[in-house]
Amino acid sequence: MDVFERVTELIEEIGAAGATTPEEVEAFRIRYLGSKNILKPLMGEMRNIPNERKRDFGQLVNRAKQAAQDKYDALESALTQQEASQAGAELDLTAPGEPMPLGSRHPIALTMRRIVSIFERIGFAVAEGPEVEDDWHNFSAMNTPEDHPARDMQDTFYTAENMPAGPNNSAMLLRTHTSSVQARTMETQRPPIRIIAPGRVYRNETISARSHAQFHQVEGLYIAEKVSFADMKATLLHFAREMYGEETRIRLRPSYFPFTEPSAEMDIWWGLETEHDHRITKGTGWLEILGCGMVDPAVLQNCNIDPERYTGYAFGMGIERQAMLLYNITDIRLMFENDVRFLRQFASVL
Ligand code: 2NL
Repeated sequence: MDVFERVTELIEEIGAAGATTPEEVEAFRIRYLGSKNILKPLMGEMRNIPNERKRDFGQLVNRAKQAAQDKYDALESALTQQEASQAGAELDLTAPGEPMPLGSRHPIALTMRRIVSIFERIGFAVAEGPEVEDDWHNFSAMNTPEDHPARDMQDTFYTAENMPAGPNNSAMLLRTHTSSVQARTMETQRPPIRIIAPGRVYRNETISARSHAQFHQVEGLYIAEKVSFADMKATLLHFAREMYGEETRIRLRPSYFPFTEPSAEMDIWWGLETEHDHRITKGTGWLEILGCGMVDPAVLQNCNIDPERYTGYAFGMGIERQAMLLYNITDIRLMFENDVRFLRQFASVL
């Protein structure tokens, strides 16, 4: 068989070759394209070819080389495609999804939202203001005398540059109640005013299981013509029943705040069934949940509202205490540590 026939035969062989595994494809490459491939010795035959046929022979061998390269490329890409579809076959599209770790609401946020939404449903609007406040909005406007113990550095955090050296209306401090938000609203809006002011407040207190230097409050304020103590009592009874159940009973005891006159504290009937009930109600069965009163005319005057024309009531309550009652939390400090073992327990609460 002459070399021309030999090369032609090889081209046919290459055209018919098949390879389905990586090993077979590699064997093809070594045989036809490797450094010792079977086309190489045929090129060596060139010197035995008559001059007038050398050109034809060269072209024929080149066709064989090109056929080997084309075939190899095709086998390779078929193999890659096959591997990719096999990997796809291993994906179980019916497998359940990976769960996404979700956070949960903080018990303070849960309690605050509950309180706020009760008042929103009867027409109160949420008001907000700064936590770093001036002395005027926190104390003076609220009819708190310059020598009142609440203004003492022992009780209030002042910012370092503005320590009070005696009475000083421009001193800056961390607000001790959200009344300051309501003072700002009264300055800028005309009655009727019906607002609820939730937020964080600060007092310079020793931290224990029962009290903390930061806590949260919701205060409410209603100012219009002819607002009475009876209006306040009906609103607070409605709140107590929404919050603690429709059978809830309340009582108001006389009290004192610089910003209201008359003032009262409201208790709910908690009962005396268990040892725990005795402990949290100090044996009385009544539990104090908020302070309230008719806005002192001096406070209205300070905020440019005519006390001859308008009257109003206001109330304030601590959130932590009510969160502790709702969720049986025994140490207030747990609420400021953000230990996920504590927080996760509220994941299912709405
Ligand atoms: C309590 C008692 C209270 C107020 C807050 C208030 C606000 C304005 C005018 C008059 Cl703008 N009063 N707030 C009134 C009575 C009681 O809070 O025990 N809070 C935790």
